[in-house]
Amino acid sequence: MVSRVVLILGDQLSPDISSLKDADRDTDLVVMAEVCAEAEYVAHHPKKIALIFAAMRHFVIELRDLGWRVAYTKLDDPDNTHSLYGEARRYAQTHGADEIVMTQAGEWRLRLEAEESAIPIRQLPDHRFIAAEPEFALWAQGRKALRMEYFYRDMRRKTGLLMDGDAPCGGKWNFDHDNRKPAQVDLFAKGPPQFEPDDVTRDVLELVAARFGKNFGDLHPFWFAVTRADARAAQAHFLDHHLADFGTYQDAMLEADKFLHHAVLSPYINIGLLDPLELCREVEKRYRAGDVPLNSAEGFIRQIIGWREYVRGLYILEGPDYTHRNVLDHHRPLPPLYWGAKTKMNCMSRAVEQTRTDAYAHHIQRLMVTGNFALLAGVAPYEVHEWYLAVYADAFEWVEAPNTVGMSQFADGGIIASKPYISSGNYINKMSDYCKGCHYKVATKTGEGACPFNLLYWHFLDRHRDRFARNPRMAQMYRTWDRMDDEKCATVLREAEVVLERLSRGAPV
Ligand code: FAD
Ligand code: DLZ
Ligand code: SF4
Repeated sequence: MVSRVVLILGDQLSPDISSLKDADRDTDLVVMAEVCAEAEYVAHHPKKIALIFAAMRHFVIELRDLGWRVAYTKLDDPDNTHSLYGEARRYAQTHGADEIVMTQAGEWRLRLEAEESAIPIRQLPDHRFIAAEPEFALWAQGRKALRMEYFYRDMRRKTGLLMDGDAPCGGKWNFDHDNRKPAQVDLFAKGPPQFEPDDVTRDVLELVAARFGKNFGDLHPFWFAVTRADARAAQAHFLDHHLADFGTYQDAMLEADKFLHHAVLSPYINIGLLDPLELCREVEKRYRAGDVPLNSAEGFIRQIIGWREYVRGLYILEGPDYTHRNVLDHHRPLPPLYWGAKTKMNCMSRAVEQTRTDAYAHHIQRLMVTGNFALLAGVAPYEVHEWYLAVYADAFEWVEAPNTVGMSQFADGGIIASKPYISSGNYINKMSDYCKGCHYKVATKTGEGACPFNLLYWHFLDRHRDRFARNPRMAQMYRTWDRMDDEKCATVLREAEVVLERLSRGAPV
């Protein structure tokens, strides 16, 4: 007999998680399960499934070493009910437990399902976030605009991170204007550390190859950390080799360097192998020791205690329908090039190719290349959301959806972004070296070889004039458009329509 079943999800791999804190090693049974319901709600990248299954299996070893009784269902277990609550109920019944306890799931889908369970499921708050859900709701209450910057300042005050008494270190909250430099190829850049799979991981890789090998994405080489020790090694590597330059080159993109000075730690943070606050405290230590400049330390800490916490707060606040928002009324199907079909646009092809090989692309590739293109082309935001949720190893709906639906597609009408993140080819050319090797010419606005981003940019502004022309942050764009002579405007719109028509047919662009 056991008293309770403690259900741990694949992104709850933290020994200090609230469900375990509440449990008793002598009388409770921990349950973890690989199930089709989770592995198939979108066609996840094989590397993402392998990361989660391998990290789950290693977490079982960690928990057993800590004295927990753990029941683990593998995907091919013949008794597998293939749903997380189905497995929790199955073990509860066979062991005579009368209660299921869990740390609340990150996403609405599983939260709502838990409420319908025949055996009651007690849900505890997830304390791995710095802002509790009611705290975020209180912050949001009565505000006209929910801007990240103000929330972030409260999180700085709350954690004391980069604070000198009541004032922010360096006298400013945000050093972003120092962080917009394009990068040169650095032959000594190290990239993230790559870990050799052990026997446990190799078993998972075999299973994933057999069951999910047809999903978009390369399983091999598989190099993610899947243990806490290796994730910590990846964290140390970032702090030692990349943090100092993180800020300065945060927005840069280079063909020959896929990772630049990005941390590539989000997969580990999001599944619970790394603690976000602990990581930020280490970053602060490096700054206080004089090892890294303030623009990098502040920029990094803002991403975690600012953006990461803020998008999670909004996701919960906005409720389960958030992923279906579509204020711009965009309905184009996602073009096949997102799944690797040929395109002559070098920036898109590079971003998608890297996504295919590594289940990773950094923020500016997601926002200003693939996201920007989908928005300009009027792709249905739900399809864009499903793509991001599927293809990145760090993708869980609570963090992915606000970034995609809100920040990148403006489908929430401006809750997250005060204006749409759109740009012509100019921005991509300024921040990357992609345009040099492209079939299209970034400086060409119309006619032979005109960059599709240039054409679609004006098409977007023109078709959404009613919504955006009065936005003070977009007035300059409309002034430029309005200064163009009528014939040029007509040519731009006509050529943009040709691009859109090709996209609608699934023809290559
Ligand atoms: P770095 O650039 O090194 O940043 C450091 C850390 O800050 C990240 O590890 C991450 O934990 C955090 N962070 C940075 N930006 C954000 C942000 N906007 N929101 C939340 N956390 C942030 N991030 C995810 O973790 N999962 C997703 O599914 C996801 N989907 C995205 C979809 C779109 C369309 C966009 C524009 C962004 C998305 N992001 C997502 C945010 C961001 O792109 C990734 O967190 C980042 O690229 C992860 O790589 P990194 O660890 O090298 O990050
Ligand atoms: C993403 C994922 C996948 C692919 N598979 C599993 C699984 O088999 N078992 C599991 O517990 N979790 C899995 N996950 C992570 C869950 O989808 C994740 O915990 C929820 O999305 C959080 O709300
Ligand atoms: Fe992308 Fe246009 Fe530059 Fe080609 S020219 S890489 S399509 S921005």
